[in-house]
Order: sequence, then structure tokens, then C-alpha cells
Amino acid sequence: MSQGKRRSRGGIPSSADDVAGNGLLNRRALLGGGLAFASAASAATVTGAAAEPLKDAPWSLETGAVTPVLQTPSRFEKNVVRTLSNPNNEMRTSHARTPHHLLDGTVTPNSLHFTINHSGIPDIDPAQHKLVIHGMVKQPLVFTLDTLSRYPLVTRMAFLECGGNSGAMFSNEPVQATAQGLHGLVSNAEWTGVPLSILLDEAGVDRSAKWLIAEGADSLALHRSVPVKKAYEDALVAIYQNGERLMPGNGYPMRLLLPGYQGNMNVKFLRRIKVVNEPAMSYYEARTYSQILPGGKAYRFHFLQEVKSFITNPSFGQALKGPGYYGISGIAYSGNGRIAKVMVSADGGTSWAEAALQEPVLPKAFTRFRMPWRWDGQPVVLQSRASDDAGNTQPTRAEFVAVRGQTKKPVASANAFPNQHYNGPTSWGVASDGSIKHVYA
Ligand SMILES: Nc1nc2c(c(=O)[nH]1)N[C@H]1C(S)=C(S)[C@@H](COP(=O)(O)O)O[C@H]1N2
Ligand SMILES: [Mo]
Repeated sequence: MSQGKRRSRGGIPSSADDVAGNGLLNRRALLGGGLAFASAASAATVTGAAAEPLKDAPWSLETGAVTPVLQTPSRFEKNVVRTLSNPNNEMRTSHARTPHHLLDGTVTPNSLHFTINHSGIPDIDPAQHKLVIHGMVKQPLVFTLDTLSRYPLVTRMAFLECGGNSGAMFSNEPVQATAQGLHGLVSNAEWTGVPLSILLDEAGVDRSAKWLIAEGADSLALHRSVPVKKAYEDALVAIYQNGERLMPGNGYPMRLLLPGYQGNMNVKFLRRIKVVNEPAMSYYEARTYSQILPGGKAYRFHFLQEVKSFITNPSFGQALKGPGYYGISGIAYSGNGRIAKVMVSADGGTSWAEAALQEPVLPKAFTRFRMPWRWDGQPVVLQSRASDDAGNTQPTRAEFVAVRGQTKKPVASANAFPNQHYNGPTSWGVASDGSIKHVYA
């Protein structure tokens, strides 16, 4: 770990040791705390030893509201919503993005899980819906939600990311947008469902079969080819999301879950799995999700969502209120497995310090990282860089652009999808007035 150039701290208390440039502190400070660190870190307003007694606010003087059957967040959290690309439900794709800059922890609440629906959200009656497994099998099978629910269920955390997430990061100039705008097409949930392997074994898959074609019950019957190998590794037919039935937008009443694989393959409203020996070359695999390389060639079947991270706090859309202690925090994940390490830089990548990883660190799921930081009020550039336990590390932006390219002209907005599978860094430039911009470093 290199020591970055230190600057004078301008009278800010510094009892914990800096471990990298521009005030990054040792992550161990987060574990023990300790008096010295607590006083350096305090963000509370100091009122002196004899703090005024609290006065009763109006809400402390009367009985509260009726308890509703279904809870919704406080009315003061009205801005914590998804952003919509197609609010009037025109005949095109609808994206709803997760507000990462307003959330913490690792679980995306169901109401805020991102959704992409290419032909709207079907109104499926779970009593009528059927899932068929057929093709190269000994006995074709039909399942209802009821019969599926009687199989052995398993529960796991998994992130789900659209291959087009972070598309605006291909812009040759940084698009000024929040972490929601730039990276809102990834979310993380606890999914419960039936291992697809159990259903395939019951149907008796022909040993020579290499592919499955999974198809949805929405009007475009979205379908994708999935290697049989992946189906046996860790695929689920998911029927619960964070403990409750799937949200309509997330595939109610059942969906394919392929942990770590491109979002589009996670077919929602799942109604058919056909076992075959050749891929379907469907619209989404042959056209949309074949990433074009600078030389004009394309990746074919690039399914994996690779190791990635971004800082959510502080980030664009927020402003720092003067020098002092801040907790830097963000999200890291890898379609390959567990996050092994996240490094954070406050000087645009010159020096790095290792962030604390919030336990439990689960495979193919969000890991929350945290880094204590003392800001001296000077301009800084914050960024994170994650590594997974398969030995992969996020490329630098220069490394990424060398292989995958970038646009010749700046893209107009965070809704742009010039290309797929960006997994380079995101850099936030903090100005001395505390304002935050998206920068390339
Ligand atoms: N049947 C069906 N499945 C679908 C889609 C769809 O429009 N219809 N959208 C796909 C896309 S592009 C993505 S990125 C993921 C998003 O899953 P989510 O909406 O649950 O977040 O679902 C995929 N599965
Ligand atoms: Mo997607």
C-alpha cells in the first residue's frame, strides 16, 4: 500500500492513522471504534457538557397513526424512488432504476428493485399460470405455482444486473448522473425457489443436450438460451423475493434465476423450458446482448457479470458539509463468486487503502464496503476497485477502454446504452465546496 502525498490537515483532529492519501483511515478503526477514533470521527453537533433537555415535539404529544396492513416508508422518504425511462408506458422497453445513492446495506427492498420489462408487466393469475419442461427429455412435465411450491426450496442472496447497466460509462466524457442513473440497473435480493437441476432430473434430460431455451409468458415471449451446465450449477426457478412472492415487475409468479449471469437471461414470468442441443439465437442473444468490440467483432454469449464496485456514499447528488469525518461506502459484487477485497482511493488512484467488508460476504451477491475518511476540505477524487475470490480485479478505466472502447461523442444522458458490461471504476470528484461531480480519473 503506497502512502499518498499528505496534506496539512488544517486543524482537524487526527487521532487515527491515515493509511492512504487525502485522509483515508485504517479500516480497523471501524471495528473497535475506541475513544480516540470516536472523537475524531464524531459528526454530532457539540452542545457542551450540559446539553439542553429535549423538548416534546408535536408527534410526542398525541397517539400516532393507524397501523396499516401493508407498510410503506415514511412520508419524509418520498424521494427514495426508482427513476423511470418510460413513465407513460409507450410501446417500448421500460427501465426502473434502483436509487443506490439513497440506500445502505446489501438488500434491495422489493419496491425499489430495478425492473426492465420489454413489453410491460403482464397481469398473471397464479392459479392459471403453467411452466412446461419439454424437448430433449424422457418425460415432459407441467408445473403450477402450487406444485412447484412442494419441491424442496432453497434460499440464497443474489445480485441481478442488466448487461446494459452502466451503459453511460462508455461515454467519452463523464455523464453527470447519480449512482442510480449510472448503475441503477443492478439490485440484490434474497431469492427462494426450486433448484432447476431437480426439475431437469425429474424430466430426464438427454445427456447430449447442451442448451435450454427459457421463455416468458409476457406478450413478447422473451426467450434466451442457457447452457445446461449453468442450469445444473446454481439455477433456480424463483418464487419468493426477500421473503414475499415475486413482485409483478420482477417476474411474478415465477422466474429463472441464474446467479451472476446477465440480467436478460433471468427470464421472468417463466412458462417454458425447452431442452435442445443448439442455442436459439434469439433477438436478445444475437442482437442486443452481443457486445460490439472496437474492431467490429462482437462477443458471443458473454454471459458473466464480472467483478465491479462503485461508491454510493458520498456520490453525485450529495454534498459534503465541510471538512471532517465521513464514512465512504459502496457496493461490490462479482458473477464469479465472492468479493475478496475492495480498495478505495481518495487521490484518483495514486494511493489505495483496503476497505472493510461487511459480513457476511456471499458469492454472487452484493457486498457492502466501508472506509473511514477524514476530509481536509481540499478537492479529492474518490474511487473503488474490487477483486473477487477467483482472482479477477476491476480494470482501470484506461484498461477497460483499450479493450472495449468508448463513444466518440459524449452520450446525452444516463439512459444511453452505447454498449454492455461496463465494469471499470466510477470516480467522484469532490470540490472544496463539498459538491460532487462524476469525473474520469
Ligand atoms: N419475460 C421477460 N423476462 C425478462 C425481461 C422481460 O422483459 N420479459 N427483461 C429481462 C431483462 S433485460 C433484465 S435486465 C432482467 C431484469 O430483471 P428484473 O426486472 O427482475 O430486475 O429480466 C430479464 N427477463
Ligand atoms: Mo437487461
